[in-house]
Amino acid sequence: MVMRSLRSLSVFVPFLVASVSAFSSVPEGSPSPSPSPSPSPSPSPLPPPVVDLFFGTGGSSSNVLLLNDGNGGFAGEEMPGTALETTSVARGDFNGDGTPDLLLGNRYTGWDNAPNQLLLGNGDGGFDDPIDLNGTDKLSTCGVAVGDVDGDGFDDLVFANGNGCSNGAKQESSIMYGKGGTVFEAPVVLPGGELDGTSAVIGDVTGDGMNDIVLGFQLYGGAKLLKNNGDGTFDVVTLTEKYVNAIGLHDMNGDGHLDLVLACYLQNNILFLNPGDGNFTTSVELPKVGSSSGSSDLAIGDMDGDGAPDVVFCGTYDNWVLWNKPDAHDGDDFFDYYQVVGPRTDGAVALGDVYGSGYLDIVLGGSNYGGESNVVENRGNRGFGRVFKLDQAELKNKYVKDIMLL
Ligand SMILES: [Ca+2]
Ligand SMILES: [Ca+2]
Ligand SMILES: [Ca+2]
Ligand SMILES: [Ca+2]
Repeated sequence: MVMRSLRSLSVFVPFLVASVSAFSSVPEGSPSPSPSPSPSPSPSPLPPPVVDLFFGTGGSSSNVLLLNDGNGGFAGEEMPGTALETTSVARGDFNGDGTPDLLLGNRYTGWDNAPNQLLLGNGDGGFDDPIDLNGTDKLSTCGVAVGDVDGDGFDDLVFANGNGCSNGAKQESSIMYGKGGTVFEAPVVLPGGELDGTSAVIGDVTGDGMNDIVLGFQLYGGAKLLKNNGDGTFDVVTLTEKYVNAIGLHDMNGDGHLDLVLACYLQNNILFLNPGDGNFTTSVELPKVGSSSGSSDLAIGDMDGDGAPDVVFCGTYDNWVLWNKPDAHDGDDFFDYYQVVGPRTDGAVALGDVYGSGYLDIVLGGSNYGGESNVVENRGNRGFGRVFKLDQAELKNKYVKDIMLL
């Protein structure tokens, strides 16, 4: 997921709120759908992109880079040495050269080794050959995060393991402590148990200056907060028993404390508000919108420029935006309404200003339904325009598991 700040917009357009009766999965008191029609795919040519797009793909297919070619288009590239099931991608700058690098979480399917990998940016928009991380060959990693957990100034790598993103054996989650550059200590098991991890985030949610870890699990673990004690140990708190597919860590109400948004499998999504000490006592149940299997991914960013971060979920039947009220920050009154956007996806979602308009567009990575990936154009004022299909040959029939804008 990519979060970027956006220049402030002064325009705020009021809206209509429609009945929720058509959406049986919507819980009481949660945001209503908007009547706005979803944009349909457009034959319009792609406007010139200003970013590169990286797609982590499942199966045994190479990951794909769509490189902004500077001539108004994307050039598709299959990434050498990444033909593993890449389930998750995180960004870092491991060698400190100012060029973004990537951490790839790869799933061990029970046969060939599938080490997690680093991809170092080469400064030309491309990447060097991947670096396999020692000791991760048989980790079934479904979620990754990069951050300094032990406070030594070097980024550490956290892996949510155990096939929460697919079938297979449960595993413990783990961390590799950074020693500088691309040197990492062997993986160390994190507490929480041998489970079906799907997702990991790193941030100081307890307010003591030390980064904590939140892990999501699909069926058997809910979401667990690993409170960092600062001595290599963690206190584990189970925040919810919900079936978690993806986690967003972001200050959703502007009080300076990191809150949690969970995209859930089969169930309604949920927001947990952090009073500042990591005791997530207030939650806001969010709809799952017409989909039996729930949401496969989420992304957070201020899409209408009102200063309040908004949330996009993608799912089997719909993707939808939840518009965050800029001035109502507690309880069930948190979001204004939700709006269905884009073709159905069931893969991954990321936000970024793809075409340099000043608005965060929605990048949707297709998975189970035809494998199509698209960009939904954000026109501002809570309106969406054209849907641009990313039809590069390299992306055809890929199962997109994660997306990174570069
Ligand atoms: Ca560190
Ligand atoms: Ca902390
Ligand atoms: Ca907050
Ligand atoms: Ca907003």
